[in-house]
Amino acid sequence: MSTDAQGRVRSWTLEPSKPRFTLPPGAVDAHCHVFGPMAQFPFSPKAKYLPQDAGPEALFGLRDRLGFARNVIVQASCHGTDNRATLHAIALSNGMARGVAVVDPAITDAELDTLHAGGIRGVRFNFLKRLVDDAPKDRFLEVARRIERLGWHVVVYFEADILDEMLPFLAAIPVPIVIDHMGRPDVRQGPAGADMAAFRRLLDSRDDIWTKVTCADRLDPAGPPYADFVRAVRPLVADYPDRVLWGTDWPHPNMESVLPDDGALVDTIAQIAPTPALQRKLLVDNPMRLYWAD
Ligand code: 0GY
Repeated sequence: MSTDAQGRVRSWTLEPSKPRFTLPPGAVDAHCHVFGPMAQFPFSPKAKYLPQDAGPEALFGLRDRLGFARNVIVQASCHGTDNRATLHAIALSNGMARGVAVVDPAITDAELDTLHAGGIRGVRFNFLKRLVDDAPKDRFLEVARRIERLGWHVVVYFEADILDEMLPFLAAIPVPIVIDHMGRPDVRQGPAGADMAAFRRLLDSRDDIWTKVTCADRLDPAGPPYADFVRAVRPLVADYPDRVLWGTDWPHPNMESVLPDDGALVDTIAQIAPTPALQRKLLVDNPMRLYWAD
């Protein structure tokens, strides 16, 4: 683990490999984050991890190295509901980044409008107990109702063990839903395992639930080439080609003991989306529809 003098950890490799897979023109990294810089944008007092700075310059350097054109920057839990670091990165992107915010449910309509002007197109509801202290479903639903007028969606992060208890909440959300990392199934169960089967039932319950087919590094402890992840996820991409997104998850919060290789992660794309048509939907058409509809 790489820790600096302030005890801040680094969870990303400084030398990702160059992917063998060539991304299509206009590809969007639809799930990534920025951390700080801390001196400008301090972390939340409630943050559950303390990372080293991973700011816009490093993110855009990675984007160019891997061959992406655009980023969707998802507000990370370490910044709480202070979205300034995310907005700062979007502002520096020359229109090539948009974002997903985390908001206090008491946020005003005027503040939501300001986020929209800053490039935000969705809000994230995080249900991981190791990342957040509380996840008030009733108040999240109020937020979901209030963002409808902006044409936004919600991004929901939960793990497979609470999928059943999430169902009434998800059914009540009046805007499109994007589920992070497929609700974190156990990919070792295979494509027809209990976790994937339950997740497919959720996707079948509404036609406006999307998912990020992301985080091979979190879901497949065997590491590259992430064979269990590929085997479990490839049929999902084939069956829901218009509702899938892909992202690096850089700078990989809380992955400091692994340091995922972003080049190897990009190389999984050709395995889970084996045709140019599927790759174009996953990497270009779908994220453009959700984040750059205007
Ligand atoms: C992810 C996953 C994680 C962290 C966060 O906001 C966050 O801190 O999302 C995690 O630790 O599983 O998607 O970045």
